[in-house]
Amino acid sequence: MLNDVHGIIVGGTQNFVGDECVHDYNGNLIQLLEKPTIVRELYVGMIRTHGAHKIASFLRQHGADVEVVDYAFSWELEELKDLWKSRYHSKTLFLCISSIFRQSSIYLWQFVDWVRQNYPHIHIIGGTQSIDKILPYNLDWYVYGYGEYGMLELIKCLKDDTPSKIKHYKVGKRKIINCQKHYPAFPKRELSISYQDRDFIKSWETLPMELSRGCIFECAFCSYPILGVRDDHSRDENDLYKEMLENYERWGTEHYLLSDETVNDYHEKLVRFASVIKKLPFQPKLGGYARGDLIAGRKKSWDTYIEMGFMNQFYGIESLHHPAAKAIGKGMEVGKLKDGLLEFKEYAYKNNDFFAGYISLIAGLPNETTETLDEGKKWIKENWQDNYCAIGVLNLNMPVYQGKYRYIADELANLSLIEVDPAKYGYKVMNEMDKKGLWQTDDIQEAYYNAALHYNTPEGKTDETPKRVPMSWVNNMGMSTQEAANWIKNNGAVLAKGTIPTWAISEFMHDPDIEWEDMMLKSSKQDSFKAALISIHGMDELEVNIQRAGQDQLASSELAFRYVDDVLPQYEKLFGVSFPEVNGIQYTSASREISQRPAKLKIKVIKKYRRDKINA
Ligand code: B12
Ligand code: SF4
Repeated sequence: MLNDVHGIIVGGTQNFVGDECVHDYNGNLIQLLEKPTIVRELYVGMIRTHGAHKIASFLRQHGADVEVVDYAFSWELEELKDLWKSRYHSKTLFLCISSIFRQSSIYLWQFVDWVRQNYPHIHIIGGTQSIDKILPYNLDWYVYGYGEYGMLELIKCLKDDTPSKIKHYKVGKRKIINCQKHYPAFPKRELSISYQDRDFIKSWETLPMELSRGCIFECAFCSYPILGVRDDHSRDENDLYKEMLENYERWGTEHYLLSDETVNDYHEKLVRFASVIKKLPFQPKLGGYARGDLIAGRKKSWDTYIEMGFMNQFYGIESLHHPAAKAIGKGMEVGKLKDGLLEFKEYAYKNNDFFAGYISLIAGLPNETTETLDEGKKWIKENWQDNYCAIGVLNLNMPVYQGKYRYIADELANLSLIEVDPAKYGYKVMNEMDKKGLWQTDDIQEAYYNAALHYNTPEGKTDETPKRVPMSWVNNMGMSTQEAANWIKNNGAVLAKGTIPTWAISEFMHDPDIEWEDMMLKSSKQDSFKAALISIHGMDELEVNIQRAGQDQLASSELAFRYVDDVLPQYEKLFGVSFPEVNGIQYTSASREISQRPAKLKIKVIKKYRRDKINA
């Protein structure tokens, strides 16, 4: 048991911003932006740190006292220090930084350096599925992959002062634990999070949740590391029931975002979960990824989705051109797929009071041309305007690591099948290879520059920083990255915006006037939603995202980006002297309040969280 261990995990997602800072190779913190971002609350994702809470709950089951600090990007340095001083005691053993995508707040890393200086015996650990995101920071341990068992072992070893016992790689000065390989936490039957009073969970929140880890498919472009899973890999249904009941009873929680790669992979699993969900004293509302072909092809699950409350669905359709979809492993005949999706949509409208379907497409798959993209767009325009659809350019991130650590980098890289062998899928990568058979970095730099890696990788140390960088390509039909990007520039990245997209819903639920059902944008509230989107995100960020349109996949910046065509004409009015006008509605002075309301509320909610936390 770890009864004599106390630790803190800081985490959260960042919307919009690039890296504010990075450590150089010698551990000096380099500020990359001229000034730290202001009104930091607006750049934080309104979602709890899934991985951090999962690790904390797991360690608590083993007796440790572990606290999670959410919304990392919003915290100022002095606040973090105050928090630490109020928590630190003789049993405090570790400080962790959890990162899903990136975690680059200058105040956070100044705080980490401050802890290192003033509490040199504290172990500083980073945990992530994206090792490249935390390598540019100065940590004692880098934990990669689903980390429950790896972290448990690490804590035991640190407590007993036997760190060499933990399986790890030594890459230069860095110690990396590869949990995916050495301490796998998948499949895992118990996946619940148990929040604490000091998490200050509110009833309106959309909490993250998992039903399983791993995916039964293996699509060619997918870089998720646990694919082609054959056995039942889903969680125990009573574990699910307990988590949802506890959250409902303690915090009033009804909404969840599922992080599963494919929620609807097989029917029996859905039936098991639906049967326990039916026993709950409330009807949960769930969002997450679903395979569109399984929606279309497996009607017997339709009622089960409704029973589960899983009606906020994100479909990775990727292409509406059959030869393209087939080439990457999504083989259902496209006519059947389209008909099935439309039929399900009608069924959903008829039998449930909520449905939101997000079709996600990729420009540049094998066999795709600008003409086939046009055809896909036409279908979306004619059939999917009441829902959501966005398209991004295919990203091929090729490895540029080399030297003596290459085998380690290979294990941590998560390459998709296309990235492993682009030629097999008809791609010509336009960058040069060097003599060692790796992609040459100097050729890439023009198109791609990562300040974090630049500062962190001095001459002669390139071996120690496994890098994957986006490449330009030409597909088997002659379509290039640039052409795919241009198609998106000309046609828009958002092809339908009739609902709020799956992952963005959590950004609105803190407004007491807004309910889950409003995300269908059918109510009279839709105009204030648009005004809200404009005011939540500053214009600078929008401009940055316009420039990047088509270059990047949209990430959470799509939240603002998708209304860019509404926003731009309003710019002067919104940020100048006039009041906002959205879709022809001119707001009066009273409506300034409406447009700014969600942003103000978000700032208030997150500030209050920090205040409550420090005082807890
Ligand atoms: C849901 C999801 C999203 C949602 C997020 C919604 C939300 N608000 O939560 C949305 C759709 C917005 C999204 C967007 C993107 N995503 Co995404 N997403 C996921 C997904 C499917 C689930 C994340 C999750 O909750 N997992 C479950 C939790 C329990 O796992 P976890 O957070 O990773 O935590 C575990 C470990 O990381 C580790 N860990 C975490 N913290 C700590 C702390 C300590 C101390 C320790 C020891 C361990 C540890 O242990 C945890 C428990 O096992 C993952 C894939 C996956 N299944 O993980 C991809 C994934 C994270 N996304 C990925 C990508 C690429 C993106 C995008 C860049 C896609 C794009 N091109 O637009 C954007 C980036 C957004 C941004 N803001 O920058 C990649 C990241 C890969 C990489 N190398 O960077 C992943 C891994 C999928 C993949 N392999 O391709 N994503
Ligand atoms: S794209 Fe989705 S369905 Fe395909 S392998 Fe990846 S996670 Fe599975």
